[in-house]
Amino acid sequence: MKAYYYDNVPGDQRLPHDSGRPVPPSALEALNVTHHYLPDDLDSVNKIATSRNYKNRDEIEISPTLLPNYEEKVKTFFHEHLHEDEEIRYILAGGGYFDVRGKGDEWIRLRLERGDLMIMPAGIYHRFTTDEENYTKALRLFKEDPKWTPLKRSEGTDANDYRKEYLKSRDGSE
Ligand code: KMT
Ligand code: NI
Repeated sequence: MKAYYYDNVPGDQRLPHDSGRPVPPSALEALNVTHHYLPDDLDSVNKIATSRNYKNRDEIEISPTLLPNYEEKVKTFFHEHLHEDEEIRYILAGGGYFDVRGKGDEWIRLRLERGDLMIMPAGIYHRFTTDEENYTKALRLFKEDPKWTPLKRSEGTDANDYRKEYLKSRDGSE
């Protein structure tokens, strides 16, 4: 996984948008975002899931031919949102980008490839896009019943209990 500040240059979301400024692992830790590199190691993925009490999962293949309403879905994934539970994403094939908001509300881009596993805390603002290859196969793991509903960022989500809880755990010790 490569992490860097998003360049904010308008244009195709599927391009790298690399500002050339890397984001150190400590900065991701400070956001409660965790990464593991586990290529071809479903056993380890399962162990992480079990140890964190995950009960549900599904597999998604994101591509123009395999995912119905691909263009629409990719737009939805890229609309800034949060989820009310912690979620794991494990890339099985292809690649893609997860953008997460840093402490100063700047976009940090995570370049994910096969074997990358991300643990995203509940309440973090983020978005996802495929890259120029238009192909991502991923395992999506959920603690409870999948809470699919992405909550789009708004004043409402700024006041969301899970968002407030996330900010408390992120910034509480400062
Ligand atoms: C999310 O949380 O935004 C997603 O699940 C995107 C698709 S999974 C690679
Ligand atoms: Ni999401």
